[in-house]
Amino acid sequence: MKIRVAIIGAGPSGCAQLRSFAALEQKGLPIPEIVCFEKQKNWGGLWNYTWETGVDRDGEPVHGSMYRYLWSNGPKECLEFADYTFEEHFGRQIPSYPPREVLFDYIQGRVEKSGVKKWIKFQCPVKNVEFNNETKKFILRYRNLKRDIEQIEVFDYVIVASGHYSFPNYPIFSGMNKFNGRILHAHDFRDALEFKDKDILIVGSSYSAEDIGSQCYKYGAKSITSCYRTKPMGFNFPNNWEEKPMLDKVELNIAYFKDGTSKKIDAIILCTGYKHHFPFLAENLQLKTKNRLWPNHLYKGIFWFENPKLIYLGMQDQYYTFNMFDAQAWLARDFILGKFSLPSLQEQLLENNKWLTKEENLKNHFDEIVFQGDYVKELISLTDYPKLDTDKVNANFFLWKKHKKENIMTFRDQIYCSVITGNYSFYHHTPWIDTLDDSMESFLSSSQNPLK
Ligand code: FAD
Ligand code: NA7
Repeated sequence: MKIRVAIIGAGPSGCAQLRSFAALEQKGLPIPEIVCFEKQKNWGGLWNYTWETGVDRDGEPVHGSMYRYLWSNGPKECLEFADYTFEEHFGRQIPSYPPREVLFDYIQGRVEKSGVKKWIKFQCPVKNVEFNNETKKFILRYRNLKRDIEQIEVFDYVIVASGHYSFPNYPIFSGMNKFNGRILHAHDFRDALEFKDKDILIVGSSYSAEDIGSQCYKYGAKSITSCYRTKPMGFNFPNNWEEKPMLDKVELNIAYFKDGTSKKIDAIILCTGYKHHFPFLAENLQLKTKNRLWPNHLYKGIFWFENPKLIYLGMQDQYYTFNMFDAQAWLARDFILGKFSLPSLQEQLLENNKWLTKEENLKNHFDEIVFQGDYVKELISLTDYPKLDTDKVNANFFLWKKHKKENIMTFRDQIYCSVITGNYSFYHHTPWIDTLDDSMESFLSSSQNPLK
């Protein structure tokens, strides 16, 4: 009987896995039977935008955490697929920081070209996965939302590609229940216009805090106050954006901070990150980790120590995204096909400890970028994934950091050089801060050649 592989999720990670098998199928090579379970109606994961929040019509928790007007928070040259360039997809150069819709189109283009849709069961949330020690197989239970029934299938391998930026993490502050305004987590943030002319408080100091604050500034918030637990973001923010130490409590519509200061606010947006959450896996199969560059318990960052037939993709905190998911997926594929074998558990643990120790000693963002670049480089060296020069990708990340430091409101106007094609992108026709219409049509119209 053919080996059966389940992939949970058809976001960028799950699509990378599908694409990795399609690459072999196109060469006429034998591949296992693949079934990808996707709980949403469409692929693309977080990039598949929805206005919905909370629980959807089927009683499923809404996966989406992206919002309207979201543009890539890093240059597209850092996430470009090595086997499918932006130039190939769009037929020309486009600017370096595409809006969500444009990136969704790019992700979709590759999987459409690969013909992998036939392997995906849409609207089929996985509800439970257990491993049977006698049969050595996984029993997977899922709900078929279209038919409103539960079904069971048996698999040799399970690949968890369900993402880890959907289940909100947040602290509780005294006075929240009596706050005279809206309190929401970044997961439920959708439209910055809701906060036009409002005094908003952002809790947190990482990517969501920086970007949601910037969105609100761009779309007319009256003032932005952001507060940090460990350290301020430290950007040169506009005059109506102030950084403060962590919130202490709220009383009606006044926020009190740890430094004793206070401020009137209209809304609180909790940009306090997400939890890795896998309620659909048996307890003994669940990865438990905080958001970090080296989540523990996974050999090569993907293979579950106790049972490497369980594979996790994309569980790392992410500088690298799409091409890292590819590198992981190609290795997972080769393991399943018997082309890549694992050393003894003891050797796995030793190697894992080296990565862990390195990760724990990283001093700054630049070290972190090099660390993740080295990880991707190693994975790529183990498979036939097309060449990707991670040193050059790292150099683009360094430039990105520099541009952000220079001006957090203009970094998205910069252009970068593709590591794959060697070509520079084009400037966008309008500075990011003035571009209120971020539709694909508007974004792709008349980009400027940097050489002119
Ligand atoms: P996801 O995109 O989360 O996809 C997981 C998929 O699994 C979803 O389709 C979901 O429906 C499905 N799923 C979940 N549970 C089940 C289940 N039980 N059964 C069946 N299906 C299930 N990255 C960048 O490179 N650039 C950016 O600008 C950027 N911006 C971001 C902004 C925000 C607000 C967030 C939250 C993340 C951002 N990211 C960005 C990072 C993002 O994590 C990756 O780009 C990418 O989406 C991760 O892909 P994934 O497939 O691992 O997870
Ligand atoms: P991150 O990057 O995990 O950051 C979470 C932030 O929330 C970070 O500043 C944390 O502070 C802060 N945090 C977490 N827990 C608390 C509590 N209990 N109290 C106060 N502050 C807290 O998540 P993001 O949502 O910003 O980014 C996730 C992805 O979305 C990312 O890949 C982007 O591409 C978009 P800390 O610094 O740890 O003290």
